[in-house]
This record gives sequence, structure tokens and C-alpha cells, in this order.
Amino acid sequence: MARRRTERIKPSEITSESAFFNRREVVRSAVALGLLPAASKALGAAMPPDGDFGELAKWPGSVEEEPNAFEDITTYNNFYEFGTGKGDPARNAHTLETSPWSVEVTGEAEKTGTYTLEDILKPHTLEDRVYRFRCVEAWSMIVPWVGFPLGDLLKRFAPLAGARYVQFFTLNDPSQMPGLRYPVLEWPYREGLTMAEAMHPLTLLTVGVYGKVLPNQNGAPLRLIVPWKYGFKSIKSIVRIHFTETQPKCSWNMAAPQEYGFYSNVNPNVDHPRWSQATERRLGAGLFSPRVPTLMFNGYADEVADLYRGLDLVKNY
Ligand SMILES: Nc1nc2c(c(=O)[nH]1)N[C@H]1C(S)=C(S)[C@@H](COP(=O)(O)O)O[C@H]1N2
Ligand SMILES: [Mo]
Repeated sequence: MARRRTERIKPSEITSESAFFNRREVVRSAVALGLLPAASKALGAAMPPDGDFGELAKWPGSVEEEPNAFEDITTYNNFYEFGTGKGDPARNAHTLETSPWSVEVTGEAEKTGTYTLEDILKPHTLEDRVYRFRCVEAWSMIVPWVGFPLGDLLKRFAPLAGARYVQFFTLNDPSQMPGLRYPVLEWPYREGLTMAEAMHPLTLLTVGVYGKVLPNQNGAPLRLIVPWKYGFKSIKSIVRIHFTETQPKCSWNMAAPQEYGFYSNVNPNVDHPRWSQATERRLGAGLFSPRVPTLMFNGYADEVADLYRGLDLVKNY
């Protein structure tokens, strides 16, 4: 499997990227973790012009449940830069310009600087993952996200010993984002993870859904998916990645620290101060969507519980 993946790399891609990326090392670590799908597709030159990634392999760790409809996933959204109503992002996000796009890398890393979206995506391969994705409002969906492990990208920037956390920032352009006029959150939207969380193979840098380029309302062209955390940790339309020694500021934590902690791991045993988090409403299962029990770490406890050994998850909510 590793050989097939390596064979797909064009020599031109290797030369242009070798200055800051040891591909073989990343491929080896992916093999060690058993994460290589039967086939994976090189991103090559950024986004497919027709918006279609074509045939993708399903990641072996995907949940088995039937995914929500594309329609649900792309019309019921949270993206406050385009309004606070669930239908606002689908209505308003057409003004977001996703090309050209660049990402600034700052802080505790050797290879800081500004990278184009093409630079970011070129050496990576896609893995089609189906995630159970859940939001803090206690609704959930099953979503076939398309992306690759964030850690594969972060390694390319050669983080320094001082990089204990990673912070992410969303675009902050009022001419493209009408919601920025309203001070509902402190803009730009920002989020953060510990380095161990960011390097975990389940943390996905996401570029698509259902084999297609992300619609703007879902955070095009580049967003996080952190499947074991509440939805707001999965920051959209990322323009900056910052490596830092101290725990970074996060928009929802800044807005209401007693309600939204830094970790925000899905935890049915810890209620939000204003509602129970023991059950969730599964969207798309008809008008009366059933409530189902919420699972610890959103069902990914086997994969991620080790990250929090010895941490009091009631205090560190
Ligand atoms: N920049 C930005 N990212 C964001 C948000 C936002 O308002 N702005 N909302 C978050 C919240 S609360 C949720 S639930 C998810 C929703 O992702 P989806 O619309 O793709 O389902 O995006 C998260 N990422
Ligand atoms: Mo959310």
C-alpha cells in the first residue's frame, strides 16, 4: 500500500516540496498507524477545477452508520461570519472568495511563512472518512468528510520544542463576511488544540465532503474536523496556523469561559451549565429526529482517551 502511494508522487512534486517536507517519514508514520486506505488519491495541484475529487477510498476507521444527505450537511450550518441562523451560511457564504487562498504559519516552528493553498495541499493524499459529527447544540450528523491528517501538514513546518499548542484563525474580511458586523464573538474566529491533539491521526484537515470540494458554508477551502470534540472546535476557512507555548485563546471560551472550556471533548457525563449533554438529536431522521445517547468522546474513546490520562475531565471540560 505504501508503495502504491509513493508511486503516485511525480518527481516535480518532490523537488518543489523537499525543502521543507520529508515525505518518506510521513508515509512511514501513516503506515505504522495502519491508516493507509486501500487506495488514496494525491491532491496534486490543489482543488479539482470541476469540484469533484473523483473515486476515493473509504478510511477503514469510518463509522458504519448511514451518512446524512448532502442537502442536510450543506444547509444546516454554524458559520457565524455569515449569520447566526442555521440557514444563513448556505444563503450568504457565496461571497466568500476561496481562490486564491493562503495560510500564514507563525510562532514556534522552523518553517514559518506564508503558504499558498497549493503549497499546503500538493504533497498530501486524500482519505475519505465518514465521521459522526456533533455540535454543542446537541445535534449530530454522519458526514463523509474528505481530507488528510492535520499532523502530516504540521510536521512539514518543523515545530520547535516550544510548540505545545496550535492555534487556528479564520479569515476576518468584512467585505466577504457580512456576519462580522455583529460582535457576537470576538473576531477573527479562533480555536486551539494541544500539540498531541493536533497530531492525532483522527484530527482531519478537511477539504471536501461527499467527494466534492467543500461548499463555502462548510468552511471552504480548508477547515478542521476534530471528531471527538464539540462542533465549534472544528474551525472553518483557516488562514493562519500559530504554534505556541501557552494555551491559546479560543473564541467560544473567550465568549463564555464557564460554558465552553479549552478541551470541549464530547462528554455525556458533564452537562453544559444550561442543558444536559447526555443525549443528542440525530438530524435528518425525519421531522421528529430521535434523541440518542451521546457517547464518551463522541464514540472515539478507544482512539483518543489516552490523550487525557490523568486529566480531570470535569474540571477540564
Ligand atoms: N470560523 C468559524 N468556524 C466554525 C464556526 C463559526 O461560526 N465560524 N462554527 C462552529 C460550530 S459551532 C459548528 S457546530 C461547526 C459546524 O460545521 P458545519 O456547518 O460544517 O456542520 O463549525 C464550527 N466552525
Ligand atoms: Mo456548534
